[in-house]
Amino acid sequence: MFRYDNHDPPATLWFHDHCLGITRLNVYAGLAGFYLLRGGPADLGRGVLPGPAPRLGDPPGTRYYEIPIVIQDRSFNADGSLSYPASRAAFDGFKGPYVPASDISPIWNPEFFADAMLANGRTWPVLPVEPRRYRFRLLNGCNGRTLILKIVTDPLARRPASAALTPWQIGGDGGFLPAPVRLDRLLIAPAERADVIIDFTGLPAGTELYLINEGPDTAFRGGTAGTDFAPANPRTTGQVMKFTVRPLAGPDRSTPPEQLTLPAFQPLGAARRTRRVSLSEAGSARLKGIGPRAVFLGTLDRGGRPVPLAWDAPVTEDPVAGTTEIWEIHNTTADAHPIHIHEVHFQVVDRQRRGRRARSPEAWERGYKDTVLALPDTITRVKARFDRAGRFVWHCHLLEHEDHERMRPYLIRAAR
Ligand SMILES: [Cu+2]
Repeated sequence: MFRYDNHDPPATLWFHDHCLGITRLNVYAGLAGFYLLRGGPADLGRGVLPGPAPRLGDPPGTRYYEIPIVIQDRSFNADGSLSYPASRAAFDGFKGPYVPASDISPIWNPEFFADAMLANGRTWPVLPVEPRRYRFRLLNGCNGRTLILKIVTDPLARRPASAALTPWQIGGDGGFLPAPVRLDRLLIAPAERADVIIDFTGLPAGTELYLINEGPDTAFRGGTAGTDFAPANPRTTGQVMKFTVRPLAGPDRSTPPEQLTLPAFQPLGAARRTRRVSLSEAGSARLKGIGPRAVFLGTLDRGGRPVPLAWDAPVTEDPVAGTTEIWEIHNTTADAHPIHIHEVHFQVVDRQRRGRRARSPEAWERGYKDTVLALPDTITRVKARFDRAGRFVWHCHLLEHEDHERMRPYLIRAAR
């Protein structure tokens, strides 16, 4: 039995299978769900958010104005069953020899990008909406795909498309932001959440809008769609879902997002120490032209080079309960990785690309988070207060990565 105190501030949380080495398969198969925390002193005091959200026992036909939406990519076999690569060959064409005749695993793919988009388990669904405000709890539940979401009128519009509606983001992984932020696109890496308000007010019944995705069909490396990378295929993975406007059923009593006062943000105090941790990957020791053999977390040596550490290497991160630390995540790989630290909510301090000045976190990253996108060739700094003694893990939330073997235990030591 697991017991959760639910003492955290209200937030869009989620839960999923975490079985060592096969998380990617179990989550892909569907073992994931939302865990929405509400109420308490840190909930919205002033203003009214769009609601209600679905609850157990609602009569059929209940109208919802707060809707959790998990977005995932999936591939299907002809009979409708889920398709996931059974061989490493899907990634880089390497057909063996596999272990033990080489150091390449026969079934592990360093990344997987499926070819259809699902919202709440359905491919390219349609949501009827009224001309009023909605609150959506968006979760990127993809194994490895970073999403860049926009609302547009033409799903096949040339990318990057111009936004027809601009969401207001009011919350992230760990609860409300300090203030609502208006955005023309939502960048959401795997495991990240965005609590957003979308205002359909004034749109005539019959209006059709599309939630599209301009993230890449490959690993995300940062940058801008259309400039730095090719956006997802507009006919398939470049579309997520459709909204069709139907007549208003009743008055919208929610507060316009620009007038919302979100709960006062309580920043963390000074950090007691700074740790340097690393992201790295290893190629085959013998074979040339093969992608990664495995991917790692680790520490850094005195020269600043990554020291890759496997899952079963001794713990290297051991904060004392009640203390605040900054972790500098040095990403020495070519791709961006969503780094998730269990047990804590952290603040993003800044990002510093090699040879450049540190940049503030993005406007939508200024609340508490549990997952942060570590961009390539960049130090990403996060600050957390480790408040509960115990053994936990931190890992890359690209599921193929955490499975092999970008995950490490860490220890929060009891205070003396
Ligand atoms: Cu990763």
